[in-house]
Amino acid sequence: MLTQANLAAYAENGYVIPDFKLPMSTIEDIRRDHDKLIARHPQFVDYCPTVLAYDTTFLNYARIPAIVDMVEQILGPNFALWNSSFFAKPAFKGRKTPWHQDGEYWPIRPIATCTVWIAVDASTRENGCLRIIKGSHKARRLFKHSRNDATNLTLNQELQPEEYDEKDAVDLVLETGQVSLHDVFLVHGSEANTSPNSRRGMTLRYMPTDSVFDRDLARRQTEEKKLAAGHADRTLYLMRGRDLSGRNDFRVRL
Ligand SMILES: O=C(O)CCC(=O)C(=O)O
Repeated sequence: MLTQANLAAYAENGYVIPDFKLPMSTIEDIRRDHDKLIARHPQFVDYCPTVLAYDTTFLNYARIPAIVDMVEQILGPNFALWNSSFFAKPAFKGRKTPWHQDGEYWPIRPIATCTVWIAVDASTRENGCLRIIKGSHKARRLFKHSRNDATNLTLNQELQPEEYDEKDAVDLVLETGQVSLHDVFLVHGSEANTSPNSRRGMTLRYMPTDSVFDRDLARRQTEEKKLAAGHADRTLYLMRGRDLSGRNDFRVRL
């Protein structure tokens, strides 16, 4: 469980690294499932934006009680899982993730999501750990992004340079099995992996159910932002409680 200090840090900084580690046996299971995913879909060797669309086995990790308990402490008792991605960053060729806010990409209104980022390998400065700008979530608004379709990036919406100062960046260095949690408005990104060590990171995206997953907005975002992975067909998985909005569509999609 998160301590009061953890919760205060999340509110103040927009992220927290709890005193928690997944057992090595779970990490080995995740690695094995990821290897299988890559064997079947080699195009995702570096980055898979929508893991559950290809293999619902990964839902097991989203349901780990200790993780769900921490998310409940942040989002409250009613929330759903709406996506999971794998930022795998293989040795020497893992792509950079541009500075961005997650909310820029996602069709959730009001904008809300807590991401759990699992270090499937040790994540260091050298292999391209997640980097964040502390407290950048506090304005609760999206800053200006522009489109960058460079093929050496995982994502194509990049924060405009005047919106942040890289000098303020904090490296989230994690041991294998550690997790970080971050807010949907937090400015973050990561460098390419040019090191000999792979840096696999798995994300779990949870939204409170007083927000709505707006599939029409998702379609418009996909078109307007030319997103490689549109979210109109994400399946929502209720994790705890009920749908407070009454407007979320939980039908299973392909
Ligand atoms: O793992 C990374 O390098 C980037 C992750 C990210 O952008 C995210 O979790 O939203």
